[in-house]
Amino acid sequence: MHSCHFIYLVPSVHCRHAVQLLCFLLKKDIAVVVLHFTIHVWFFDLVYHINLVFLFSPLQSEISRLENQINQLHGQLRKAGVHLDENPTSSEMSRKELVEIDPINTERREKVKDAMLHAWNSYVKYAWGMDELQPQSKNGVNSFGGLGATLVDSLDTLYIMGLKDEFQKARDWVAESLSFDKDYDASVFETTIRVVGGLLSAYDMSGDKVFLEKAKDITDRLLPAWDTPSGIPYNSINLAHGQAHNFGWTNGDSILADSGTEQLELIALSQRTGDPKYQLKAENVILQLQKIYPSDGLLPIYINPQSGTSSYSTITFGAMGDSFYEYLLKVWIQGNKTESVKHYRQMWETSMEGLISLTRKTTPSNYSYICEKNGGAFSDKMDELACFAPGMLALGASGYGPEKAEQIMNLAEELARTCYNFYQTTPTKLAGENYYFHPGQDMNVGTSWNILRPETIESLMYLWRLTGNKTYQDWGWDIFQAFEKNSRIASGYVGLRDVNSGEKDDKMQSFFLAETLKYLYLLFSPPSVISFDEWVFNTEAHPLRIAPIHDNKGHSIDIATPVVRPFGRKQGKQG
Ligand code: DMJ
Repeated sequence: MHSCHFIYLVPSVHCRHAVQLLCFLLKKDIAVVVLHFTIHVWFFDLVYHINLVFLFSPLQSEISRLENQINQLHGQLRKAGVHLDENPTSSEMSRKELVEIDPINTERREKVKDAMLHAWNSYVKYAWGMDELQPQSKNGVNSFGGLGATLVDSLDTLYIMGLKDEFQKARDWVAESLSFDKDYDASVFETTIRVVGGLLSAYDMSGDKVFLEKAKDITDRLLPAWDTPSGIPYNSINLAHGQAHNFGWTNGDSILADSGTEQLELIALSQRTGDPKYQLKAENVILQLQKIYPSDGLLPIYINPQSGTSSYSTITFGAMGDSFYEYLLKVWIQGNKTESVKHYRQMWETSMEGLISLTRKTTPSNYSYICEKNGGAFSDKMDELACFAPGMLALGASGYGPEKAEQIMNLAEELARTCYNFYQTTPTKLAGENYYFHPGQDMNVGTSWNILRPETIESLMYLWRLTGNKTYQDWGWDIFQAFEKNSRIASGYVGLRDVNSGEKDDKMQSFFLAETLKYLYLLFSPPSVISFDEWVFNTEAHPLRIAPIHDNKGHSIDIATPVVRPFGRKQGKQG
């Protein structure tokens, strides 16, 4: 066989093959011939590549336009109640690839990953192992009793972003240094959603048993909180001694969201350990609330744990109400929408009628918002916290018939527009904590801080995935840029004391890494990354794997290792 020594001067694989063939046919090792041929090939290759440049740009925008149209059609079908099979079939795969080659998404995703690395590295440097970083003071603070809240909250975000070294270092800290034996009165709600949720999600992604053992340890410490006459839990418990009580400022009552936002985590723990005791406690809460459920599905925020009845108090989709409604829908999804979880869906649908009854329009611009209720009186106020609702509505829409699904989806989109405008109407382009709606004035900031909350981004992620409308990605990008401009400092990310003046606070909330940055990353990733068919997000954005139907009854399920292929640096850049 004659060899062509200059073969690697030839610029493309195809041309190299041609030269090799020529050498073979001539049966000569003639470098001059090769070089001569190469010059021609280079010339044609050059012309070919120039043509590609001219051809590719219009083609790419055409691909983008068609992709948008497909996504929109997909959204319309969903609205009409037609559900496409979303398992990764070959057509799904090609759609996924189309999204991945979108250079704008790739660039945005990389910027979000860079933000995560900046937040994480700052935490590592100044607050390693503590609950939260105070970026201005450059130290840590144990706002949750010293449970490594930011570290545990970040595990799955690091994993999804393919930050393997960072994940491994955090994993080792969990294995070697995370102790729950703390003489500390912990919030049952915060500990469940951040710590139990974070650990279970890390377990589902990595398959590493250390996370499951730790999740079991902390949940066993929380469990006595449910030992009340009604089964409605106390909202605080001492992690070392197991004494449970309610916060002083609630007059002895339990809080609706704090009591009805542990179901996903405790059911998931029962599924993974095979021990039904967690699930039974959490599910009993819903059965008790079902007994007192009003016809409009709207429960006041205070419930008496002795009697199991609600106390006269505010009805809201914002603070202290919010995630109770979210979990009704998500437990139904986690339970594979089967008969045994049907009552969750029914309660949720009833509550959505209640939500619709609280919906109002602003003047002059016709923005939809969800007001609050106290007894017979309505208050024209909405928390930014309630901006999770558009995402929840969009997620639940497909369970309705076509007409209702369209109504719910339209409402979701209208509310998302309002939430986006919470951001757009301030000088910093970051939303305040809540808004008031006065006739003729659309919306005015009430409490004017911004603590890096995720709810609007969360809803934009759901809406983009479920409608295919890229506008939601652009809105998310606007908000991300506002965080970069106002909240990023050399030692992490801070909230704002005032979204009007831009004055900074001194706290990097753990949910910024758990939720805000994760939802942003997913907003610019293909929908197959943590697909809604396989995962359900807890209220702290920790994805929990949906167990197959036959494993739904508290049997131990085997989570194979690893079930998520991280969307790592290399893959990200190829996109
Ligand atoms: C998070 O801890 C959770 O999203 C919770 O449901 C509401 N509050 C924060 C984020 O704002």
